[in-house]
Amino acid sequence: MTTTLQVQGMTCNHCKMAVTNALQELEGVNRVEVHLEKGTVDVDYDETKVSLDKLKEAIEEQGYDVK
Ligand SMILES: [Cu+2]
Repeated sequence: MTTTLQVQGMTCNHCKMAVTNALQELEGVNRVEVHLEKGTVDVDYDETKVSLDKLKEAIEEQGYDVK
């Protein structure tokens, strides 16, 4: 399924890469797209392999807040 997360604190390409890489390391994540201007992250994932909480946790571990 695809979900859109509201992520606070992403300001530059480094943030974009940090969030993208953290999510893509998780098993079950198929596609990640960060929209810096909007402060959102689209994630296409397999919910039988990874939970929404895990996605949020991975982003928070990088130092960003997820709403
Ligand atoms: Cu940055």
